[in-house]
Amino acid sequence: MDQSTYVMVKPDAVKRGLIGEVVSRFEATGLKIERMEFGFVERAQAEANYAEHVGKSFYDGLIEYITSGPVLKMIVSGPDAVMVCRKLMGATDPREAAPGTIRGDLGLTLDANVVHGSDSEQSAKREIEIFFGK
Ligand code: IDP
Ligand code: MG
Repeated sequence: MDQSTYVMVKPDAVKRGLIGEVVSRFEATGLKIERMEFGFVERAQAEANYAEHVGKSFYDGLIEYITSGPVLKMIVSGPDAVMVCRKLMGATDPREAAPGTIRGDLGLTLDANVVHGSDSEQSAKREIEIFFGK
C-alpha cells in the first residue's frame, strides 16, 4: 500500500554532519523523497508533534531539544513507507537499536537519537500537516 510518512533528521545529527548519511539510507530503501525542507522547528510545531508525550518526565527536554537547532524535514513515500522507515530507524533507544539501523549505527543517547519518523499512518497524516501544511 502506497503511503507517505514524515521523517526528520534531528538537531544532533545535523550538528554532527550526518544529513547525507541519513538521507542516503532512506533513499537506499527505494522509497521516494517527496518533499525536503531545512530549518528550525517552531515551538508550536514541536508541541503538536509530541502532544502524546505531554506530562512525561522527558517532555520539556524533548521540546527544548527539537527546537535547539535546525533539522531536515522530509516527506517519504512508497509501499508501506511508515513501517519501512520505522524499521530502518531502529528502536527509540540507540543502545537497544539493532546494528544496521540508523539509530543502532549512529545514535548516541535516547534524546539524541538522530531521526524522527511517524509511527502510524494516522500520525503520518497529522505530522505531515504540522510541518508541510495540507
Ligand atoms: P520514537 O521517536 O521512536 O517514536 P517516542 O516514544 O515517540 O519514540 O519518543 C519521542 C522521542 O522522545 C524519542 O525519539 C526520544 O528522543 C525521546 N524520548 C523517548 N523516551 C524518552 C525517555 O525516557 N527519556 C528521554 N527522552 C525520551
Ligand atoms: Mg514517536
